[in-house]
Amino acid sequence: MSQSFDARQLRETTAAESAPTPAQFRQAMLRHLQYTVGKSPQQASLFDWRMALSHTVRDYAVDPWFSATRRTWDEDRKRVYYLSMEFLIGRLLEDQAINLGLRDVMVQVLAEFGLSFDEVAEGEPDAALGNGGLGRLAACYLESMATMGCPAYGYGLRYEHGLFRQHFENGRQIETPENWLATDNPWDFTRPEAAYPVGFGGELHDHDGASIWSPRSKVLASAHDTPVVGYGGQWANTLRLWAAMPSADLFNLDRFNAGDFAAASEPEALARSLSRVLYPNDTTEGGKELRLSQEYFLTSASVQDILRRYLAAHDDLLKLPEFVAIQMNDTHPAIAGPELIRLLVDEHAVDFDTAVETATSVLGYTNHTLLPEALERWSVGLMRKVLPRHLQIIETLDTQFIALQGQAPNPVRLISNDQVSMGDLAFTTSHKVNGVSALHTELVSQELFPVHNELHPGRIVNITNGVTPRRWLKLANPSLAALITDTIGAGWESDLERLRELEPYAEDPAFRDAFGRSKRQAKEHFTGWLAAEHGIELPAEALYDAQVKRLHEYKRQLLNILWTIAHWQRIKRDPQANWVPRVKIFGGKAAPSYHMAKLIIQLINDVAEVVNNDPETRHLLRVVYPPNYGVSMAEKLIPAADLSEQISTAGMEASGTGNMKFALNGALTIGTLDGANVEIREHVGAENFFLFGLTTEQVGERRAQQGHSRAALEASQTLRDVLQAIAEGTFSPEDHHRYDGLLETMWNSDWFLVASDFEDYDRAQGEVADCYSDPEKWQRMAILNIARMGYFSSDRSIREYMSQIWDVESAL
Ligand code: KOT
Repeated sequence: MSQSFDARQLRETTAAESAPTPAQFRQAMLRHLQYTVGKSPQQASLFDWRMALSHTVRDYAVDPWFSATRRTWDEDRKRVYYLSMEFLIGRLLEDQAINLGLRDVMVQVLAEFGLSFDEVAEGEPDAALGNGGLGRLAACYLESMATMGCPAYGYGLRYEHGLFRQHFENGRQIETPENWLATDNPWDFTRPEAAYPVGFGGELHDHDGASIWSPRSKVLASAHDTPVVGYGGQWANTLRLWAAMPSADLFNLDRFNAGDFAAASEPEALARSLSRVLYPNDTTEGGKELRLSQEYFLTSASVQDILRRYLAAHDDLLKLPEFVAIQMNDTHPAIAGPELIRLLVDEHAVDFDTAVETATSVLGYTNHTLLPEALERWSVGLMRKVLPRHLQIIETLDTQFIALQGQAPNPVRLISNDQVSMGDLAFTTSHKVNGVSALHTELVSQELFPVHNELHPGRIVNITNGVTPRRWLKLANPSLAALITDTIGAGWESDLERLRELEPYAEDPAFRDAFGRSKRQAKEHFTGWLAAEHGIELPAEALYDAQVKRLHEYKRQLLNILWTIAHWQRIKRDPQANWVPRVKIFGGKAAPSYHMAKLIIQLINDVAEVVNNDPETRHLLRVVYPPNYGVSMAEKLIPAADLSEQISTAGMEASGTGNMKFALNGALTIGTLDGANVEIREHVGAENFFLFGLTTEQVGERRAQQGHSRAALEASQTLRDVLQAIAEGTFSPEDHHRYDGLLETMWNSDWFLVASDFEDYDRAQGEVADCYSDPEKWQRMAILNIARMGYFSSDRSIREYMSQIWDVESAL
């Protein structure tokens, strides 16, 4: 049973028994070095060693992978399919080694060859097949599904180029292509036999009352599999990524012979672009034909694969919901409803209403945002051009949905203003719709889908996000992880609620000291990397205050940097006062076309330039912004942080997951009542959390007040001084007008309420400083944060998905 499955048992039977001895591991690695990589130890480069090592570790993943797959077939188990346009998995070597119980032996054997694991691992490219929170959540969930023994597949796209690389020139963000596949990807099993044609465009013909779709082009989706091993190595699932392949069969010979050469090679051109690049927008999407085509490509290949697997063991398609659960990660794969209905009706002769019912029972939809610009809408014209049959199905669903609303004068529609609303479509074709934090789910019910919610009470459920403690504590923070294991024993890795056993140690001075030393080690690890990689030197004795996440106005990096300026001005006015030294750490990318976000990056870098070079203050305040923030940087940075900035405008951050990673690593949070902050604060205790800012309700009221931004500025001399310094060109001496637009927004609109929340944020930052000057108090609070974060394990989230949405049981 999924509910009664006790993950602690995992520990006892981990790979320990089957774990190789160092001698065996060494031999396996030398064999791969010679026969897979083709090198001798004398000639091998770090790259060669990493390849040999990765192949060695990968070999140990194959047995659990096979046995899990075989058992799922033999026991005819229900499978979960997690469809996502993004999987931000990061590096895999250490993660897989930990889950297979191989990390220690691996480190030891490398040392025998005179190699440091960190050095070897640092060369592994980050698989950055995602933008931010949504993609990283998918990766945490894959790992937790494997740990929980939930039979599952992740389906995504094998982008040739993941999220762009970021660097700064004169403080400005410059994007360059990312190239994670430039060298061999040792985790990849190519499956040329699993390939499906995906059609685009073309016409509909009527045949005896049935619609026949003749696509204009077809592209082959070909599968690449990566095993995802759960902690303890007892179960492994598959991440299946689709690559688009031009296919000789699909080349349009008729068109070619008729002289229409461009049309004949259309499928090839489309194939080349479909899995070429990840769209770099977090939470917003333009109405791009290629994006819609990518979404359909992922969805169609996956749904075809799911039906093929189901039909290999069953013949009654109406029983699909008993064996298949498909989860849509936001609306990006929301064409899954119409696609499944299409395949059932057009290819398997199921009647329309039964097909709708079957599809709806199979599908679930997770909503990750309320931002209006992020709610996908596709123009009817584009839909008709790319997916004419699907549009026809959506039109029928729309008619049915309107009928369901009876006499409502203004019924909600799936199609309105010549646009298909993918959120409304996803809702109507899902049996469960979930938000990602308690507050967010409340807003999804009340603000986004009130009409749906009344028509389908109970369909909306909350599943608060979680993060995997394997990557975000055991891997990222070995010194803290070791301290925890020494104190409460092993097993917390797959039973995170056990961290509660740390609570009494908050009162133990020896434990607090040990915690302080582990934090110090994490800081040294981070600063060592920062110095080596970016030539940035940081003092170790300072409060590390971090905000790392995508750049977005609602996340309010602007509030943070404006306060930093205020803090600098204060220090300058009274340099001898008893200031707590701070390092302000920023990290994150801006969408290439998001002008305001890029301007905020430039402001942060401009402020860093001035502040870091001020001899009067540089021992008390630093601002650092290492470029190209991603999973691997997060693994080093988060454990080093003392303070976690979670300062979004209330009601705008659906959940956040960085907030969880920081608190789990013993950072205290300064935050608003937004997203999962609300629940984090409830769990760790209000007295261990620095709260500030307007509530969601007050945000609504404040926005309705004419001139609120000017009023807030007039009430804050501190903030006016900051804006004046910016306006005078203090941070942009070569261009006094650089921030005119930003300042204008601050005075005249300020949609994100930076000015309204500034004074309260300043107060909370004052409390932070006071508290940090009392190390005993700070450490007590940090330890209680760690001890009370068990709830935010992605294992708990997955357990809830399994019981509340997927109705699937653990195989363990
Ligand atoms: C992107 C495009 C369209 C719709 C939603 C998104 C989106 C939302 N991308 N990331 N999110 C974040 O998802 C995380 C995981 O649920 C949340 O923690 C975070 O608050 C969202 O902003």
